[in-house]
Amino acid sequence: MTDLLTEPGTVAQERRLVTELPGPRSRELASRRAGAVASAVGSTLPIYVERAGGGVVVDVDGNSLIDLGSGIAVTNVGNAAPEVVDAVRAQVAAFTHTCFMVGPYEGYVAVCEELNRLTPGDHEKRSALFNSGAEAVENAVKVARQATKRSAIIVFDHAYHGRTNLTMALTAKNMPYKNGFGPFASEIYRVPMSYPFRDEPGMTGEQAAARAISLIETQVGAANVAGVLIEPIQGEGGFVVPAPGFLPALADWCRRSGALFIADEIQTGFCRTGQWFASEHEGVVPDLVTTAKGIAGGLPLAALTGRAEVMDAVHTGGLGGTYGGNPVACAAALATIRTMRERDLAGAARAIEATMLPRLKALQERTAVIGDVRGRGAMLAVELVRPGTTEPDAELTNRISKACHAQGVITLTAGTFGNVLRFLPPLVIGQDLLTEALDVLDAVFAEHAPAR
Ligand code: PLZ
Repeated sequence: MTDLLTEPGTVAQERRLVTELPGPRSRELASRRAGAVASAVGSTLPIYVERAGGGVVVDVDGNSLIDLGSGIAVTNVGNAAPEVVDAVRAQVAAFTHTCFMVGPYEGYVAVCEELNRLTPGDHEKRSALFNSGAEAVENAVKVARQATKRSAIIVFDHAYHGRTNLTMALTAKNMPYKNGFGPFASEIYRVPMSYPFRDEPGMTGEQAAARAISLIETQVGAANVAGVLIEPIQGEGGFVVPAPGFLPALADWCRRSGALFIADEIQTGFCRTGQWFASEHEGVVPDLVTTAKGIAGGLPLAALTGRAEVMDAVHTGGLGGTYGGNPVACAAALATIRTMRERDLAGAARAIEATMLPRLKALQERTAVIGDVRGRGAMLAVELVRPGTTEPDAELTNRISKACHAQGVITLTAGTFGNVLRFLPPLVIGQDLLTEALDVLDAVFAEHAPAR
């Protein structure tokens, strides 16, 4: 799947534990951290990172862990991907910052051109660049309101869109994202998501859309809706893949109602799900698309891309920011996108699905605690429940995730109920490494979860 192993100067692609986890140097850093870093900022792993490359993360004690997290779906192209490193080196030596609003440069323009080409739909598009996913989402709301002269934004149960004040209002889950941080922005309305595992059995995507649309029409009013904002596959909410037909029905309703369909592709974008963007799986063409994470191979960059007439409804100077589209991040993005194209990383994501999904389904057959296996491409998850029910088991999910860490496999959890174990391997991960990680997962489940 990758030739990283043979590239000089990269990290050995292996799982290797040489100390207990966390080792002595990680423990020392943890104690320094306790005296310096705000306790509100948490970390999933107990180890501190020294290097990372391809599909592994190496800690300060020399332990090498298999990465099934990609820094939350960011290092799709691999950690410290050689092409990205070279591009960043060249740019950082040329100039680090001018502020695009002061002294513009080609990299920003070129990233926007790429985004306009790659995002779904062949209509005329424009893009603007920002620093974080939350900032891109905030700007999507600003543009949607300005372009439609309407104010209501529709969001969904289990949605995650960020942690800033406006995006906290858009995000569904209270703990840890919102609790005590209000008051929140107004004119945000939440409707039910299509969640096949938890909806009435047999509910179609069209029926789930009708349920949401009925609430929008009766409680908000179609004429007040500026935009319907949705993750085509929910990320933090638990890798919820809506029933087929749900997204197209919502996009259709938007078109008929004069509302904008806004796809938050921040977690699903950049080949993660086996296509450049997850909207493509159902042929949905959003009016606005937010991107971040995978776009720049680990450097902070985010974007809003949309119909030219929608984007350009905003007055000049209406969008911007000091660092938005930083030249180093743009250079990284151009190298990342080029690498994704040249190495067909969308195909790599589909190959990861072909390896992982059957193994996860086989695991589900053996244990009574996996209620659902789902996802697309290299965005896959299992939802853990008490045997024979759909009752979430967050405690077991955490225990299993931690046991994977202790065995040198980086896993993440997600979900409104904290009971989803999710897998987001770098798309360049080697087949052997992926298989080894799945073997570890099997062993951890065998130890911690009752067999059927
Ligand atoms: N929209 C769909 O997944 C970020 C958040 C982790 P930022 N998801 C990871 C955490 O606990 O903070 C995300 C996302 C979707 C927006 C965002 C926000 O992106 O770059 O974290 O601001």
